[in-house]
Amino acid sequence: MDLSRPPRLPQLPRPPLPVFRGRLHDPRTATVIGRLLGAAILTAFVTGLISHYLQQPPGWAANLLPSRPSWGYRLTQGLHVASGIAAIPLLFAKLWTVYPRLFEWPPVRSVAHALERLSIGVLVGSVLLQLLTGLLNTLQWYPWPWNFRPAHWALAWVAMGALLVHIAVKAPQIAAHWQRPALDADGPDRRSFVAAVSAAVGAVTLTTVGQSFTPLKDFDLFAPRHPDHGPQGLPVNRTAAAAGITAERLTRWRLRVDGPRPYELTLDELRAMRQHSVMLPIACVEGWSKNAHWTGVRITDLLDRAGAPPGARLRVTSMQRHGAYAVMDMGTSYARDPLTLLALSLNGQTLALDHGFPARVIAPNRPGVLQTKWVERLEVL
Ligand SMILES: Nc1nc2c(c(=O)[nH]1)N[C@H]1C(S)=C(S)[C@@H](COP(=O)(O)O)O[C@H]1N2
Ligand SMILES: [Mo]
Repeated sequence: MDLSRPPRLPQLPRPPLPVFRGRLHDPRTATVIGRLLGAAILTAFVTGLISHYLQQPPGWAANLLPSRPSWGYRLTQGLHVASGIAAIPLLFAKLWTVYPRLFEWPPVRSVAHALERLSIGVLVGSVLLQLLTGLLNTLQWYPWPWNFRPAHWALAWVAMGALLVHIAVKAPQIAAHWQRPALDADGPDRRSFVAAVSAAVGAVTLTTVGQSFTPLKDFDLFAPRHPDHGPQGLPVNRTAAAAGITAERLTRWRLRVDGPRPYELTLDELRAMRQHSVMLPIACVEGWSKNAHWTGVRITDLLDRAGAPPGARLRVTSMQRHGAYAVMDMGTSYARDPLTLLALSLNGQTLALDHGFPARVIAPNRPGVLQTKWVERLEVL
């Protein structure tokens, strides 16, 4: 018996599967669309890592996060959502190009072939789920029982792992089809297909990207937030009513600062302190962002007055009692940045109740979820 040859699988007769003759279901098209999709996925992955670590730094890094450039998170999160949206038509184009492989015969040729097909299943499933749940998240629609952020984080790694396996397996084809073929095999059919897919990507981008790239805000037809809609020219995610902030509670409001020398301030006392004005964006993780003028007291001044040591971190507590944004921690780099304010006014007016009256945090290069509204307590850690 010859042991060097693997046993042959019995040949099954081919069932009446569909036959595909279209030229565009070929590795060249798969490569051309694949590298656009790969670029979109890589952009979403890297900007997603940035967003994750800015929101949840490991303990040792909490004081090292950069508070500049002040527009950094606005840019990276705008790119995150835009590249995720652009990836959706690219993914469907790519699936259309390769779907005849589903009807391959025999379905499994070897163990390696079975593993490869399995990895494709994981890749397609995880990327589809990631892009569609991400899109629903930007619409603030959470029809699933699990917590979005940890699931989005875990699925990103599954998708990345499966993508790396896929690229490794397909490396020879990718290399062979990367360059435009010498004989002009890119005929008019392939060129029109790529043009149509690019037009679809352009259309979904143009009609949504204005939610963060404000020069294009007039084309923002489908994004859930329009940068101009909201009191004082700024969108509102959670209203005061939804957060349980009542007029009755506001009449008793005082800012309490806990540290080596604790103190309390009324709103008038805060207004009597040295005021500073900054231009900083709110950049929501869900993809909308907008610059605004904020005026208020520097957090670093409030910390000095409480006798906070230089490297101290800060805990900020909202009047809001429930929900993930009621308590927020801030590393030194943000707390000591002269742009970081306890803001009392927005675009020249006293903060609207929905924007966090009497006082809210505004800090540079930070996710919107950490720009706590209705602040009532600062605590030196
Ligand atoms: N206390 C509190 N602060 C909060 C929130 C909240 O729900 N509660 N929402 C955050 C989110 S998700 C964003 S994007 C910013 C900006 O939201 P706004 O425009 O509603 O102020 O506020 C943040 N501050
Ligand atoms: Mo947000």
